[in-house]
Amino acid sequence: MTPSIFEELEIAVIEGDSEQCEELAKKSLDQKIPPLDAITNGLAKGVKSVGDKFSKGEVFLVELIMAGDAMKAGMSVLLPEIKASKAEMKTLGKVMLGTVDGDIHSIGKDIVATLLEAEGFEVINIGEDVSSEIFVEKVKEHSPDILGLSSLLTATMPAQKEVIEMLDKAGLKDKVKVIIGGAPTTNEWADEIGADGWAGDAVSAVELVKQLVGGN
Ligand code: B1M
Repeated sequence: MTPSIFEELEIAVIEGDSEQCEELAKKSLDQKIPPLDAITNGLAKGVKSVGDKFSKGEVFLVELIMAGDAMKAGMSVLLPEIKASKAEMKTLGKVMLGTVDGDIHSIGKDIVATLLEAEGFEVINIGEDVSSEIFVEKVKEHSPDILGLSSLLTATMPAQKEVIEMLDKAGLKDKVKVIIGGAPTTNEWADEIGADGWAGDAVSAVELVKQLVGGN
């Protein structure tokens, strides 16, 4: 039985084949497959399986890097389609996103950023490995409605807490709502550090932001 386009995307990520990922992403668009489905049911599944193998020591950093690059290559084709899919809308609000200090994971955060833009939010994506001081400076500079902190490492989650504490010290905690996400984070962790919300995936992140902005 020929593998589905989702299985082909998953295999291309597992093999770390960036070129094949790009080709298959284009093929999925030709087949009128919703870009977010190709990401969720194909690319993200591939990178998750590499991550699981990495945690069991069955693959090593190079495979992780190649899988991440392959996923990003596929997303470079699909994310613009998600953005284009939504007609011009008035801005629903301003969201600033970044991955915390010491953490260079970007893929999940960038999907969240794209979905928020497609939904009609203005998104300021300040990248990865962002120090807590820079987060505070950028909040002062841009006055976002929402600040989103992504962390993919257990070791960097404390930086999410530190940003919230520093915003509080700077008298900014009531001026911006802080949400967190990233694979190891949980709702309990969000409550413990005084975040305004937590989301386990990009789609729920958009719902959470709409709720928080709506409730402003
Ligand atoms: Co890294 N890495 N990695 N890695 N890596 C993980 C996270 C890991 C879980 C793999 C494992 O061991 N199973 C593990 C962390 C273990 C832990 O601490 N709990 C790990 C490790 C250990 C490492 C290194 C330390 C490896 C090493 O060097 N020894 C190193 C750390 C470097 C650093 O950050 N300082 C490292 C490096 C990397 C790469 C850079 C090679 C690469 C990232 C490439 C890139 O992002 N540009 C990479 C990758 C690809 C992974 C895995 C395989 C996949 C992550 C990913 O992109 N998932 C990952 C394994 C895993 O997560 N199971 C792993 C796909 C993406 C769509 O999902 O990122 O979860 P995710 O995002 C989701 C949700 O989390 C949510 O929505 C997204 C879309 O649905 N979300 C938010 C994300 N951010 C959000 C923010 C929000 C709301 C929702 O609001 C603000």
